[in-house]
Amino acid sequence: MIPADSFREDVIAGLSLPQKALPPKYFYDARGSRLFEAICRLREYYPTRSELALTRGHIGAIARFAGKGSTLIEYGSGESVKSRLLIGALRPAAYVPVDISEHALRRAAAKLQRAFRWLDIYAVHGDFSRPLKIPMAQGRGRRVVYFPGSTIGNLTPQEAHAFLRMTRGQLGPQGAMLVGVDLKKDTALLHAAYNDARGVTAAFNLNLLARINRELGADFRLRRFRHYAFYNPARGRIEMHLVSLAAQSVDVGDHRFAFEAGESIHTENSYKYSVQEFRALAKSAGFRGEKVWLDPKRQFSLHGLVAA
Ligand code: AVJ
Repeated sequence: MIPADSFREDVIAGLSLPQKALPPKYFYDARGSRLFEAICRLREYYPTRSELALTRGHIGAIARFAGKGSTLIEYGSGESVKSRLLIGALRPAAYVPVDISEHALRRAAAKLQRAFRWLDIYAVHGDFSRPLKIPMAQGRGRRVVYFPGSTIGNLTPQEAHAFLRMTRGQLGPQGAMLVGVDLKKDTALLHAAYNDARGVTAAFNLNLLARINRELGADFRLRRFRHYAFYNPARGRIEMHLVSLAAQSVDVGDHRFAFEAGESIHTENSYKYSVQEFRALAKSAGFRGEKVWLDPKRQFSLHGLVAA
């Protein structure tokens, strides 16, 4: 579904920019997905635990908001721990997990099928940043998109606006969304979450270069790049970069890219929103923020949005 050609094109286009950049969706090859799962278990990485705590704590209200018997579409399903809770409480008519990592998707779907024998699962391997063809039987109730994990934070507010608008269009007037959004907080906590002591986040970031080497025959020397992540308060986002430790050049196929010492590749943004900020963004895209749930430490939010 993700043609190798578009990976190559995206890499070459990104490395040709004045500020070199790579799209974060390419983190998730098989090794990257495993590293991300390891990040989710890190002491410093609070979002996964906070979101799980809030989902556990409010599961009844969340299920009531979504409505029993609806079709649950999940974007970026990954390991699907929260999905289990939601499916158990909601008993949807159908479950449609959508993920860019085929391996993670198949594994998670098979696991869920064993846990919920009665559930109709239609796994869709794809990139939800573009309009998707979702296989859907007729008359299967309301469509609810579940978009957990603050994956929406990878998008700029402008991109998030366009994404919400597109989804609003696909859902129709009865549709609803459940969106997990990481909250603004103490910058020291944010910094630690993306600079863990064991270096798992660094390995996750550097794996992007290893993947480009493997799949596109490039010659990045991983030891000549360093993981660098910081919170940019003016923009309300964590930025991840890979910094070149020396002047060097790298070949990707027949393209050569020059790096100065200290020059970076921008690999990810992770935007943080206050409850009010995210509600305003959703409103501008045609949604009404009907509900919002927080974990006890108020580190993470889950927004229940309905078409306005
Ligand atoms: C999966 C995009 C939500 O931004 O926190 C974790 C990815 N990057 N550590 C995030 C990530 C570095 C994560 N998202």
